Amino acid sequence: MHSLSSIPALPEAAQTPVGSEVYVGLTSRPKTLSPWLFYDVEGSRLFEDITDLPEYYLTRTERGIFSRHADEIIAAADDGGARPLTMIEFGAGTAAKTSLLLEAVARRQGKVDFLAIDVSESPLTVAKERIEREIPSVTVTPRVADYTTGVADLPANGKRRMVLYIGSSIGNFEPAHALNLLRDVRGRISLGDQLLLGADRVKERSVLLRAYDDEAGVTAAFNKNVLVRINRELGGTFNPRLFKHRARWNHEHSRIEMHLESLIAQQVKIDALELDLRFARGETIHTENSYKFTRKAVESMLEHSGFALSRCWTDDREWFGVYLATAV
Ligand code: AVJ
Repeated sequence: MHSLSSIPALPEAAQTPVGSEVYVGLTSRPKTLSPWLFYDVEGSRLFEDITDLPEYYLTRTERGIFSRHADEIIAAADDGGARPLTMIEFGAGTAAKTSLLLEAVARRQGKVDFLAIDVSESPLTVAKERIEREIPSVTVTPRVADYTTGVADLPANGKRRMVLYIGSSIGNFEPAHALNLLRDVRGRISLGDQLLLGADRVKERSVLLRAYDDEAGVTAAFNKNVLVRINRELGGTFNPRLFKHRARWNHEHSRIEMHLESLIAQQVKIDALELDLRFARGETIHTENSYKFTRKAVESMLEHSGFALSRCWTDDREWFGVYLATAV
């Protein structure tokens, strides 16, 4: 997140998290917006819709890996039952897939504590209500925090921590930032604690492109929702219909990119930021990177952040990877 809080000449709105991100991003060249801006109430709802799309294999595939291997994953994370596991999830959201893992932990040790961390409070409330109803031996503690700027202490209570960072959320970060994030996690846990990382695999380009540019146009609506959010929260004058959703595969950087392309030469104002922006026809706002990883890339990332890869699970098509690592 950018911070301009020490520059007094900027409008007040440019000093809020959303305002400063938008200000810096849209006055940069090329124009960019950070993907965390997608997730207002409507954007979070659209993302949930994306996870149900036939083209968006990520969520379904990772869930399949969990439903098939949850017991094996938890057995591998366990130190032979000497210490029970305590579960912590980064970016938990509604923690829908997490239940499969929590059930496996409950089968092994009975009572389970689950610390669910997310920037947004409402999905955490949903998660707590649902999980405690479905799996009575689990106690959910919701914590509203931005894990990218560092979460406070991660309680162990004499247990072995298992940190879940699933859903390929790691793919939204630049490689150096992803590494810092994992190092930060490592710094907050102890030797022998466990990390379970879910990361999308590099695969055929057409499969990737379809997943980020679906027939029904849900991903396009998700992408354009950031403009609607700017209009509402910062008094922007974006006409979302004058921008086109674009997904492209960047082979060199091993990432899918999402952009919003201006269909015409146009001017857009953002009142609260006192901005008057110009767009050339065909000019784009770069709104997201979604990195795709080989097993080797994940292994090296883990090695460089104080973890050792112990096991990895994938699906039949090898489209998604779930990696268990030990803090060393
Ligand atoms: C939530 C970051 C895993 O990159 O696939 C879905 C977000 N963007 N469709 C992803 C997203 C477009 C998603 N992650």
